[in-house]
Amino acid sequence: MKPKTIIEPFKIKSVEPIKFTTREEREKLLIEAGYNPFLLRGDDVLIDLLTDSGTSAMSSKQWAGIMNGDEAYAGSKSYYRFEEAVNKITQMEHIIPTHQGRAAEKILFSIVGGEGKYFPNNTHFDTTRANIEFSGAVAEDLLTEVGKHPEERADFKGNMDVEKLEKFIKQKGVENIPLCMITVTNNSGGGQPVSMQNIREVKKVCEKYSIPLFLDACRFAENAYFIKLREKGYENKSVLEIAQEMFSYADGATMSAKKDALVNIGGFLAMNDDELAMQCSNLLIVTEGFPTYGGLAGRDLEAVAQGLEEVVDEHYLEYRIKSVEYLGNKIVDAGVPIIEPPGGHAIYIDAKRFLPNIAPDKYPGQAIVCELYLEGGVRAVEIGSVMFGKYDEKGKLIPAMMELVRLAIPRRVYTQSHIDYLIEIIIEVYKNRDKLNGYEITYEAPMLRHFTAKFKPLS
Ligand code: P70
Repeated sequence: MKPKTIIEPFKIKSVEPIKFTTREEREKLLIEAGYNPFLLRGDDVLIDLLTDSGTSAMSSKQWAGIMNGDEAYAGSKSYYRFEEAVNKITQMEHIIPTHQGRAAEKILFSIVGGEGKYFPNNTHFDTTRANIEFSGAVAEDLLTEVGKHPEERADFKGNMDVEKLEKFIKQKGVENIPLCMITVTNNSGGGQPVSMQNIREVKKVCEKYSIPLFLDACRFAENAYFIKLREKGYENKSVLEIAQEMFSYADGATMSAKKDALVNIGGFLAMNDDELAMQCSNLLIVTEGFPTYGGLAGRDLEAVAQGLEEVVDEHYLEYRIKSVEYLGNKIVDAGVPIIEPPGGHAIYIDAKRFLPNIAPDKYPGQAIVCELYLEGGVRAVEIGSVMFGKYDEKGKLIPAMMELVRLAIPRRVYTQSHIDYLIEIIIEVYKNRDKLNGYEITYEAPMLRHFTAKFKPLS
């Protein structure tokens, strides 16, 4: 018999206490943080779901790798182990380490971006969009229609609309599109996977116009596992084989290793084009460091290499995907609206349906984020008009496509009882939703404002 209970596929060797606070204390702390949980001290948070990025618990083998790190400035043995591990999955010619994902993006788009250039993606994540726009280029989201409807269930809601892509290329001109990207899984659209068929179809269009295809590969293993579960023909393939096939259609990739490489810092750029790789390496030397460490220590490279081996383990991925699904299903059963089906790394509460009376310009997602903290010391993040809202010429808010609250689950950090606690808190906030008010922004930075914005509750 196959047991129904899916257990954490690890034992705990080292523990870190979490701090309990009272509601009164949290009220004070939230005011001090300008109602922006990004500005709270991590120590004042009980369950931290701000991000799954850089928050993984490392394995004993990763910690052993840290001790084995070779800190040679050039040609470190740890670089070669890292290169081999990345190459095993991506099978790409050039592997360039960076200190995190956005450093890879910054290098890539500084070279291929600029005024008059356009970059299509299923959905650009905020840092990708910011790096493209910072270069003067335009970032275009071409998500499939079903991906825009939180309540509709479909297997691959992260897919790109291939017809729209071809139209976009014709409209903007091939010469103005230096590359096309696919983000796996689609973070801003609910952590939803992209199917192999879609990657293949996008590649076909890209090939027709000789446009290189890049993967934003932060969560490649979670995407590959969804393909194994949901796409015909892949049920008997290993996750590694599926990942290799995903990368085989790509000409390059950016990766924040802080997600599916199970490390606290790291990233890379990978590509086949010799000339582009040379340009990227040269810029890397100016901004990050020598090409065999790229802003990381040798020990970090060891931890990434080991993490990449562990992340394709199917017991790990089964536990990972099932525990996120467990959380999603329990709160859906209680009536809480979320993006369905549950994503790979996070549950996304649909704030528009949760708080229909709070308009996007009063930031319903922020209202939920604040209440989750007040109710249970839980830190989540708004992925809606705070993160993606823009202003028109008259200073009126152009809202984001969706108003979401993301509960990102750090890898291998929390157990089922933490998740059960969380379910209780979310349901309590949902029961009291009529008492919640909107917010206004009192301070914002010109770019990536969500990280540092300050808010005031509206009464
Ligand atoms: C997240 C973090 C990072 C990211 C990503 C994709 C698809 C590139 C990057 C950049 C960022 C974040 C958001 C809210 C709160 C904290 C952190 N995503 N592409 O949590 O990688 O961070 O290494 O520069 O998701 O989703 P990096």
